Amino acid sequence: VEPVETDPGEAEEFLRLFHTERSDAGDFRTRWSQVRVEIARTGTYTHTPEELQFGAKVAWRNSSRCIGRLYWNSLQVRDHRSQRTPAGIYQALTDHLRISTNGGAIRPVVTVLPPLKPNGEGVRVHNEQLIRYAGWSRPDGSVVGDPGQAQFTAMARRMGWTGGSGSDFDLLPLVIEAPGHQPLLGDVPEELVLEVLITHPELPWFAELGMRWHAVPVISNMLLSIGGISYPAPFNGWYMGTEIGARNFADEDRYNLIPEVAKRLGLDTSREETLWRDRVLLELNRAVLHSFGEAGVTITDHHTESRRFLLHLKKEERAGRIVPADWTWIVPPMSSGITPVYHRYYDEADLLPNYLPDPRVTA
Ligand code: HEM
Ligand code: NRG
Repeated sequence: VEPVETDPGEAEEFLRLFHTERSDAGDFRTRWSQVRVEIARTGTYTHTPEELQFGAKVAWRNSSRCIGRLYWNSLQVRDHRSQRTPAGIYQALTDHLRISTNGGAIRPVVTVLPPLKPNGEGVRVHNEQLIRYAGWSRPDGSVVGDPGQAQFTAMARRMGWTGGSGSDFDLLPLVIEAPGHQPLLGDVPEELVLEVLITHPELPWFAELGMRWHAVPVISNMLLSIGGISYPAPFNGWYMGTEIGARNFADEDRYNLIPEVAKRLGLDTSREETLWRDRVLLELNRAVLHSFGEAGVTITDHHTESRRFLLHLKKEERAGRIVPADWTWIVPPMSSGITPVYHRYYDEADLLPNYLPDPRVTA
């Protein structure tokens, strides 16, 4: 059975943390007795803007899968809890893209939407990220575009989306639902989508592959959990190159570029021990970092980011906090053993606030 009220225990624990870390925020006991009464009367409570901002930042700090947490305290938190219509939410999210993209000097931003009710009802952004490329399924089972988006693409079409041209890089529409309203399918304005054409520092033919990627990853299908309250809250930082070069371009169930690039490089693919796959992976990743760099779009490489993460561990330790981390996600998907994050273990605690999977997402 779904709970009918916000868990007061979680609320209390969050308020305690807030008042411990932000000692200028007034008296914990006064605020807690207010909130307790509010939950008893209404079934839930409303965070102050300061609590929301603190909660969204600490949720990033507690995200054990994220290697990019050094800058957790400079997250820009946009309070859009009053946005109750799909059109208002659409506007808030397109504004998010403009603010976070910033002409290529990417800023970490989260846009907080109205909280779910304690029974789980509320706003839903169906997209996995605000910017993604369609995956067009062909009858023979193959896919044009991003196979990772084939299901979402089919759903958008069932809901009436007629856009896209069947290319490898058609921008998907935002699919936004809010209680009491018709679902909204809204194209993301092209001028808000900064993209990088992929070239290689030495191989001129690389551009002919026609690869590109979007500058900003804005995850939009997780819930920001603060003090017993769950907010849909799309957030972004910038890319680590391997996410694109070693996964989105390389995975067999994504753009699957390794065989094609191996052929163009003229590699001996007859035996695994030539390590032709590894040689391609390296060139793919050099191309991604080179292209973003030339385009003036913020990106980081896995060596730099690993070092930053260890610096983050040191800083947090000094502040007297543990840094929960999931080794299987923190360790980069290439050259793992030559990044410093590989050579140690981490605390595996699940702390709140956090960004959590949305139980409404079935995958
Ligand atoms: C995951 C890097 C900012 C929250 C990740 C991953 C990387 C990464 C490489 C693993 C992704 C994967 O393997 O698919 C970065 C970098 C950032 C950044 C370089 C630059 C500032 C942020 C921000 C937030 C955040 C601003 C939230 C406010 C998360 C979460 C995950 C994650 C929740 C796990 C996602 C999942 O479970 O699918 N990050 N991140 N990150 N990051 Fe960050
Ligand atoms: N691998 C995914 C993005 C996951 C989150 N990565 C970040 N997050 N860098 C992809 O699109 O390739 N962030 O908030 O910056």
